Amino acid sequence: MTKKRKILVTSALPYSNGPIHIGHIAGAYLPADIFVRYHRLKGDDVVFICGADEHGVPITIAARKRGITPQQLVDEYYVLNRDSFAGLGIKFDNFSRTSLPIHHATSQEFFLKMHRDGKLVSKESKQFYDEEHKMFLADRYVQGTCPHCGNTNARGDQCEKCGSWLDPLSLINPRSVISGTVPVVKSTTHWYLPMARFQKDLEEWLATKKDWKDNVMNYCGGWFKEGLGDRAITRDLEWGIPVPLPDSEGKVLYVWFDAPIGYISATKEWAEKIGEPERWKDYWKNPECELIHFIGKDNIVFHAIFFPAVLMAQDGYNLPSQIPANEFLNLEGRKLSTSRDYAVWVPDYLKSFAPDILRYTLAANLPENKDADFSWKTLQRCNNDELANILGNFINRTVTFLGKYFDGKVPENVKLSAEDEAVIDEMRLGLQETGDLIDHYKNRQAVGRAMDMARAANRYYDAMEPWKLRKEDMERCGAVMYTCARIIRALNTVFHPFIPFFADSLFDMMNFPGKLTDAEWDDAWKEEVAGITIKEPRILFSKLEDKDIAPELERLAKAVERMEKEEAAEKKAADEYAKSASEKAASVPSAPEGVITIEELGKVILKVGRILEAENVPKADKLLKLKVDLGGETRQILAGIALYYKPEEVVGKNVIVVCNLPFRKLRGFESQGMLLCACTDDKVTLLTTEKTDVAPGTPIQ
Ligand code: B3M
Ligand code: ZN
Repeated sequence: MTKKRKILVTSALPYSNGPIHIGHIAGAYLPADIFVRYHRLKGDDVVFICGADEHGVPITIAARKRGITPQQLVDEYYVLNRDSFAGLGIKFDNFSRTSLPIHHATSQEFFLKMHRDGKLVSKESKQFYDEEHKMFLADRYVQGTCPHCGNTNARGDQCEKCGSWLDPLSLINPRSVISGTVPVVKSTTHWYLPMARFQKDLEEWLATKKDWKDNVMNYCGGWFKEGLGDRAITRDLEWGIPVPLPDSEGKVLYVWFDAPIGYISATKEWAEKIGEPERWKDYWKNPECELIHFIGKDNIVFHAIFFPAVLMAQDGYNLPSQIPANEFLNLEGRKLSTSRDYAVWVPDYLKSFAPDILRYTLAANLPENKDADFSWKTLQRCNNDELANILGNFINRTVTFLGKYFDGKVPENVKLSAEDEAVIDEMRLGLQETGDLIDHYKNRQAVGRAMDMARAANRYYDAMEPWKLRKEDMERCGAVMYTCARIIRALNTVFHPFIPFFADSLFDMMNFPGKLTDAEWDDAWKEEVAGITIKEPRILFSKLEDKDIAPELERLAKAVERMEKEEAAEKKAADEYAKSASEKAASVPSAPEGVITIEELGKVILKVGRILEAENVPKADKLLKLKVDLGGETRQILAGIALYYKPEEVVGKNVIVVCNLPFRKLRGFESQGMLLCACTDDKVTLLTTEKTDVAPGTPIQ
């Protein structure tokens, strides 16, 4: 017997600021649930953890918009999202919440340990501040025009249009999301995790992950190449986990610091619920246990780099053994947009359709290696052509035939032919191969392999022609029908991870003995079925008509119309921005000398100099000969200022020196630079620095 595995499976904690949609399901939840169900049937020890991510700016903004408290908002979505998962058969051992005391305490412990061990640094930085509401505008609380693409609705942390990560201070025309006013810039102090200190360990650890997906490895490679910087792990916000240090009022932990720790607190809560409060350690601190994070690709850096660094800074925690990150799911050929309601929302879906159809369709079309598309036509085809016509058909013809000619009882003491043995062997092989594919996160292939087993079953049925055998050879007919029942038992197990509601219903209808989970995955094809009496046959899959999916298509078409209008308006605004920017640039050089680029300006090297000595030049009444200190060097400069300044007037003055002009001879003396002056026909004034304590050599930019 192979050794049983111990696995802790996590799915990304969904934000409690909106309902779950099919993109979430395809990314982090369905693949995890399939994996967990399979491993449970393998007899492995699996704990499946998730929970609601209840902190962060999007939540406070959503609550404010609705005029409710963040707590009220997360309470509402906690229930809705928990029920969405349950409705789709995504069965966590615990669906926790990050607003629970157990999570606050765990996150604060993590922070304090890192603080105590000197793993954190505190730094002052400039941030936007809303004077009307007396608060700092963290992340998305400030919006403005993206300096890269002109999108007028770029958020403080990122421009959704061009995908750039932004420094909020770089936004053009910034405005506070709360008051709409123009924010001021203020200094604030935060705690940072200096990621550079972890880079070497992280790189070495990741180098050992030979079987990780390319997307994860490529992302990480990119981050390492750029070099890891300091990540702020605190924010100035009211909602969140208070920073557990003195003088930290108004400061909370950054949501991406506390959320992954949520996996740990959710496991602790699970252990408490089962009455074994210490059990969580067996999954987090036992090196035998595998930690597997199912996520979408937008969360890779947090799970593969940031959270592992946090774990490394604690004592004895396991690091992830796998991060099977999925790409994105599109909808009818377009990107999903939650803000524009272009999505299929799980609560809506469940009102009209069976969960298994979505599970099957998504499994067959998962964005495992590249973005994939979901369409209602595909769902209809998957249901009608595959679930109903292949899998449902085989079961239906078998149970109807048994009902009609065998009183619904599976024949006993039959003698199997070579064909019967062969098709049963195909079930053995199918189970094994489907299982291996699931184990390697290849669910698209896995579900296809399982459906191939149902195809083989139909081929067998057609080839055996039991409807003829019934008249010619009842004994042989009995052996065939017994074989068909064996096939159904194998199909029951192999489809369980993908379509569990079907599997439960089938198991019940077939009246198989014991529980579905009694047979281990690899042995399901051996299960004895002789003599069982099938219950009343029922329809397991009914066809979907065009009219069933028509309202969904209509709704999406309307959303597309709306989006196209909004996109056109946004494009217009961005074009206008680009036009006015280029007009501005063009209007400067109404003087024909023309505009210079910033690069051209940068070629002029200007520095602050201090005049050390000055004297008149014989026979040149306009010139003063100066010695100028430029920090590292002293230069001799001849300046045409003698008519306006006496030598003793300029000594000790700061001046602005052009340093990279060619040296030239004036009246026999070398002039090694030039001073900037404001000049008219009858007046010359030296440019100097506004404050006098500027060191000689200070560059001017
Ligand atoms: N809530 C982000 C997201 O839903 C975040 C995941 C947290 S996992 C620790 O994309
Ligand atoms: Zn942009």
